[in-house]
Amino acid sequence: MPTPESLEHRVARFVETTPVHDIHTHLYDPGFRSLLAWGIDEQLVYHYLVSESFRQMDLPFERFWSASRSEQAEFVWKALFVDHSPVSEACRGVLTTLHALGLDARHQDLPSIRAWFAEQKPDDFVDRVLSLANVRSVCMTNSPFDDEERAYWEARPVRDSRFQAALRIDPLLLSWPESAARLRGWGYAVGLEPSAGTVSEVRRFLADWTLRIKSRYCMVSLPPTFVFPSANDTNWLIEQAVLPHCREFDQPFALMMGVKRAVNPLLRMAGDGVGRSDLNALQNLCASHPENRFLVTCLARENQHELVVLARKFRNLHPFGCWWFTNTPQLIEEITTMRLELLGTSFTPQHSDARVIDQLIYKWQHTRAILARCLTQKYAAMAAAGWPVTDAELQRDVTELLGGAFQKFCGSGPQ
Ligand code: FIX
Ligand code: ZN
Repeated sequence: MPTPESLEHRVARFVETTPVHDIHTHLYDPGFRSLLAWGIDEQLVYHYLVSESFRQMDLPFERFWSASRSEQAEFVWKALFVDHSPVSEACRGVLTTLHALGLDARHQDLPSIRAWFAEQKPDDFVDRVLSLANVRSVCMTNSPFDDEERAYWEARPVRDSRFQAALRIDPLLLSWPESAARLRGWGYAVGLEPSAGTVSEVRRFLADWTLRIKSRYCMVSLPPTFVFPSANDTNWLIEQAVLPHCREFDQPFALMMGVKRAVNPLLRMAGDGVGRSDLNALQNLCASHPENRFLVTCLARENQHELVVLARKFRNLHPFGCWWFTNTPQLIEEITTMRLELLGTSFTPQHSDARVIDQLIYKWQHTRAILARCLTQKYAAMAAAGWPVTDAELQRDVTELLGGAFQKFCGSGPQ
């Protein structure tokens, strides 16, 4: 008689074979050629690695930034993979990715790794990565305020259905006077004050872009200083334009809370930091707008417990992801276990935040291993209490956790 499969193996099998819907990335539809990042040099100049590499080299900041992208990649490679062991999570990510692609990074031979990538055809490479990572679809981050990206959208691209859109509106909510000027330049008759006319023009802008890009949700990242309610531009824009817009389009509003931008501007994109958010703002939003739905991730570890408790109180709140500085094995395990223990399966444990398509491989391989471990512990405890999980239940739970619960939360909206 064959030995029964262990619970650990069963859970791992379901977690590995269930395709994921990745609900937040910075990837682009392959049709947006110049925007889709892939390959070893892009992996190496990922801002997670850039900030780590500056700790291990004396190079003046300006020398690094004035170098070509390939020279920057060489600086990072030398600092983090040759002169020191690649122990950090972001470094391990490069190793996992290269290994899964069949490349041997151990020889520290960057030229031969580059030569392998140079032979790949971008479209085939995208297919291969999605298949290796077992990713069904990804949400992009789409900003009308980005000139290069806007030009692609205005050319009405043929879409790849695996790449879904999400409307990113940080400049609108966080730099209103400058954004108002841009909106006026695009033909929206807005003033600086929240008059009825201005609010309706901001809503027209949001509606136009939601329809143009077929956005699934609207999204903003917020500093730790965000408060709600309050008498400022961010607040009236959220209350009078964004929330009514989300209600009209039956879409959630995604909040990424707790990022301190440009803590060290010398690091450019790698210079952002973290701060503890005041989640009273989120409580007030959820309580005062029960007809809106909020997708929320917090950057600070200190906010994770409060976020989960809030989600128990407000079913219009869906926690997601272990974002950026919390996307490390120890914190993912802690946060995911806490969420399972307090919310069951009604949340989305992870998004990749990948900026380079290759990274989908490591982000999901690393997350899946931890998710399987957390779930195994929970199912073992259920079995001990007389409720062994069936295959059908396991499949249902894993499907929910890997994007199914998010899809339900998102509602119908434009697909
Ligand atoms: O605001 C965001 O969506 C963040 O994810 C980015 O700003 C950040 O640079 C990042 O890539 C984190 O993973
Ligand atoms: Zn992001």
